[in-house]
Amino acid sequence: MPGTDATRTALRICPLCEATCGLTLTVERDGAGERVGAVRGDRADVFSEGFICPKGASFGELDSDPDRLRTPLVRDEHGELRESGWGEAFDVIAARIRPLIEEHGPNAVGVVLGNPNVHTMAGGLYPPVLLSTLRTRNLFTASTLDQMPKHVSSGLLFGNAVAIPVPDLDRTDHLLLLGANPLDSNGSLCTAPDFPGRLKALRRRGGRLTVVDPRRTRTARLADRHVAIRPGTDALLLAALVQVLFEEGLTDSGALSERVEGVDELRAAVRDFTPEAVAPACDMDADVIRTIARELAAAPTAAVYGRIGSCTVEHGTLASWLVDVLNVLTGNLDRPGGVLFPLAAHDRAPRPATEPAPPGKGFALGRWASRVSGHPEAKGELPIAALAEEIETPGEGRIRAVITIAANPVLSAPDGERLDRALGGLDLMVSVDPYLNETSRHADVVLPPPPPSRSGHYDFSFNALAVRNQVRYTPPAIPLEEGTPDECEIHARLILAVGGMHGAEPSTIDDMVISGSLARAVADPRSPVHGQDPERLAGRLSGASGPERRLDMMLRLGPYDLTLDDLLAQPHGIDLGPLRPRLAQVLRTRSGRVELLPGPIAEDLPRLRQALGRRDGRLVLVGRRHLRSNNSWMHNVPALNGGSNRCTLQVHPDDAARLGLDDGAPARIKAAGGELEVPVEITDDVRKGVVSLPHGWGHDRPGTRMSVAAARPGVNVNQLLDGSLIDPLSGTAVLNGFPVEVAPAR
Ligand SMILES: Nc1nc2c(c(=O)[nH]1)N[C@H]1C(S)=C(S)[C@@H](COP(=O)(O)OP(=O)(O)OC[C@H]3O[C@@H](n4cnc5c(=O)[nH]c(N)nc54)[C@H](O)[C@@H]3O)O[C@H]1N2
Ligand SMILES: Nc1nc2c(c(=O)[nH]1)N[C@H]1C(S)=C(S)[C@@H](COP(=O)(O)OP(=O)(O)OC[C@H]3O[C@@H](n4cnc5c(=O)[nH]c(N)nc54)[C@H](O)[C@@H]3O)O[C@H]1N2
Ligand code: SF4
Ligand SMILES: [Mo]
Repeated sequence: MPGTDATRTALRICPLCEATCGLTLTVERDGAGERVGAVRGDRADVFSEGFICPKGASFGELDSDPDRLRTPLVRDEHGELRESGWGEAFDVIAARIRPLIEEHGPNAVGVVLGNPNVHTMAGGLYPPVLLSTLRTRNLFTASTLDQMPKHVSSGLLFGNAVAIPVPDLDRTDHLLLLGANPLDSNGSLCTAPDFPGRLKALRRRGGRLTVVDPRRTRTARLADRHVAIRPGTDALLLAALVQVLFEEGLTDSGALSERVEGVDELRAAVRDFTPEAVAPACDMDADVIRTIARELAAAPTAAVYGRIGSCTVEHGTLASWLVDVLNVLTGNLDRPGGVLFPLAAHDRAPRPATEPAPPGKGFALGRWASRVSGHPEAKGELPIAALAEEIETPGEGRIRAVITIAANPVLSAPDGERLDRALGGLDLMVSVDPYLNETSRHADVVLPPPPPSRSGHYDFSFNALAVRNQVRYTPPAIPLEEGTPDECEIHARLILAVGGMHGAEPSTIDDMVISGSLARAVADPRSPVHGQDPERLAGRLSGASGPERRLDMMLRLGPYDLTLDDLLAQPHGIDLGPLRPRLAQVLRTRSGRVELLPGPIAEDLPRLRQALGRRDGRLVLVGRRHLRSNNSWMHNVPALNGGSNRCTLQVHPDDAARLGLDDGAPARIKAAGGELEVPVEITDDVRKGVVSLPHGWGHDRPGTRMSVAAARPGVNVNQLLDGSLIDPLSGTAVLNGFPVEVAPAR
């Protein structure tokens, strides 16, 4: 880099939301070492082409936040957390967790995985190994506060819970978007840097955008049509759209028809859900519903896409299923311009995309159940809303130790106060987290990962959800400080400590995974390395670390014949082309076809039918996101906290008048789980009968170390929930569309 020797630039894929923008970091050097200064979008990035948002621009501040922990913390005999060395921290974990497991069995350890695991290489590579080492059934993740309904729906429809089709944003003629606000969230389960620009381009090329959202969001303002639906009723609306397609003879599965079964059964199952029948509950016009269905069917290509507002609701799995049912019935599943399955460079896709899919194993739900309330597992997980009771309720199988990795469930999950108490009563808690926050403050050992500038980045999750196939790897932008482990090494040492191999080399874990994967690959007749010698293959892998070697292996076994060296040689990424049809590669159903009306779905439909007649006038609450927030953990960055990013209760003017609420004055809000006091913001951006409060706030607990966040704490919306409201098929908490009472605070 030309210029002074004090400054250089480095590339880093942004880990702060699902858009995965390429960033150019300015790295400054002073007496104290190197740090990230100004940040701009990388114009040469093959995918993001220079796009950046305010969070990405604050990467430097976040990276060098003085509140970030730099050494492990270990609780001493007085109950105080004090700084420790890394060796000591892992000694404590190994010494305390092994006897617990030996005495009480593997289920005595609960594992909680939070959202940032999908934004780190460590989170993509090691938790599966941790879980297979522990063999606990007590796994809880942010998925049951988020997209689990989509996994269940994909599991049932395609036999493959991770096969999530994404809208072909750049080519579609018509986008029907429900419960998503990508102008503020930058998109989810649809990785698309500059989502706003891509929506504008859709409009410019003559495409249509319909947005269904109880709030007039920034995304809704961009739409041809905005429908302010009554929260929690999207499944009814979607069922009616399906009903209209059948009734008016508008279904046309096109090339798909050979690969789909259950169409007639589906037609019968949705017969009652006419537009007239659902309109009162949705608070929509039956005519508008018919028009939306006709437009969808008439569009040359179209994509139906639902997100948070269609997932974290009472009928989340049904709504998620109906989204793809519509894509199938209009012939838009697996076709350009519709919704497609991305093919990531690390994907194992040995089957040809063109052959019919052979019968698979299908997808099973409820293979076990939670101990206390009997919630069925979904995708190997139990509902995080049930974590507190699993810790608190005495008896055989009680959770006595918890490992949290990148998770803050005290703020993110229902009834944080109860969870707060429960975590406080554990025999052992370990948190892998850079902050001492509402959750990690209960840990006996906190293991802080280094700042993101010090870790390499590859998107294991989001490359499989991206609107264009592409691949990028950014190695660490700044070297680790002497004696500080990378997050991958922290995970590996944690696995060794809980697995009775404490003290072994962390690379043991990577070597184990590599030899296991290669042994499977050489035995697979469809694999490019079939019949070869696994040891020789392992010897050929390149990479400066265990995780890099694992990435190199995955790329070599992947569909594009790439290596880590190829990625290092192309630091702005490699474009792998537009999404292509590949349904046969992802199908794993027993029939080898898309199973349009799976049994568990059919059994849940009567519950939806009951909602048909319902039209209670109770006030309901929905959430919202702000461009300068991310869940619970970015309120500590001064540039991201403040201005319009505030924890206020948005109320429609008519409701405010009816309830006697004044703008800016405090209101009391009450629901099943508790009460909060919060300032009112009167705005007609929310529809009547709906109030909106963002999540991730409530930074007023003692014993945390997030000074900026604590100065403007806000309130924890999830305290309004008692954990009893969940979507039964997926175990996902109902975070949107639940009843509340609001009155002026006295
Ligand atoms: N009411 C309501 N509640 C919601 C939602 C909502 O819409 N409404 N949204 C839900 C959704 S979609 C989600 S995904 C969940 C999120 O729920 P969580 O995953 O529990 O919450 P986050 O705020 O993302 O917290 C992540 C934690 O990871 C830590 N962290 C950050 N970076 C790293 C890292 O690189 N490594 C490690 N090890 N740790 C890191 C942070 O310090 C923080 O403690 O919240 C859910 N809760
Ligand atoms: N700036 C920012 N970006 C983020 C995050 C963040 O916290 N801040 N979090 C990240 C995470 S973890 C996720 S999962 C994604 C989520 O990404 P999105 O799903 O786009 O998230 P939201 O912005 O919460 O949009 C959900 C919308 O659903 C609406 N809604 C609520 N209830 C209903 C309903 O019943 N029906 C319908 N149709 N709509 C409803 C809400 O008004 C809201 O506008 O965002 C990610 N990106
Ligand atoms: S849109 Fe997301 S990935 Fe892009 S800069 Fe902003 S936070 Fe980072
Ligand atoms: Mo999420």
